[in-house]
Amino acid sequence: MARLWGLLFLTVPVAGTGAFVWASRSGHWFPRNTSSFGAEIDGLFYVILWITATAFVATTGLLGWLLLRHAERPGARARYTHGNLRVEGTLAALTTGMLLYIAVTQFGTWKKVKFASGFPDVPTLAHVTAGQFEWRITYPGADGEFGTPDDVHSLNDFHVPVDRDAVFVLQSRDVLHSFFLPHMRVKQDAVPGLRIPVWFRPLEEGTFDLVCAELCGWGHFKMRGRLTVQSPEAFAAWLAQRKAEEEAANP
Ligand SMILES: [Cu+2]
Repeated sequence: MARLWGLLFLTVPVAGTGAFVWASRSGHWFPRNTSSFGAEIDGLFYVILWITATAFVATTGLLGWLLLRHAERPGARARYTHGNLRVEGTLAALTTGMLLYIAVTQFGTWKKVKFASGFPDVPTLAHVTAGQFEWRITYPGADGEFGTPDDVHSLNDFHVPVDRDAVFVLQSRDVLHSFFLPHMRVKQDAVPGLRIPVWFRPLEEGTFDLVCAELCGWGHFKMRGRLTVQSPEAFAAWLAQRKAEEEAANP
């Protein structure tokens, strides 16, 4: 019976590792990266994955092995211990070292993606306003100014030109939402009362998911938008067409 427990505990690292291998080979993994900084973010993910995977396999494997090794020895007495300062000190130092390593290796990418000082110096492409349960996108129009009559509006349909830095301002008109472009590796909370600048540079034309990654109410599932990455010419044509449609609807 005791051996059964040991085997049962050993299935955890085996099944856990197997699930990762299976997922990465059968397409149940990340969507393809199509942004300029996505590879760096994926790299950070893999650093953390390798550290945690090693710790996971080592600890669960050790637990299973100990259960098997020390199972059912009639007459053996359990030994009580109050811990071992040297082992605990080593493990604490190792953990501290790993956390510092993660903090240091990710800092350059964090600065590039999230710090205002790392932002590309280009005019703001759009204002994106999250609300229950939709994404409202406003482009400044020909004058480059927001809040003027020539602004162009779009609902759940975010267009950006390919190979250009897209800088936009994210805001929320009600509750917390999370602006998530999985293929661009962009995720940013939209916080009521804050105007948060976000940027990415798409490297491929196409249509991609834009979703809300924060449970924001009963209609959270409906907050599904679309990102269209297109050539600068096609983007300009789309803006002109949106403007014409708006003017036709509100003469
Ligand atoms: Cu939402």
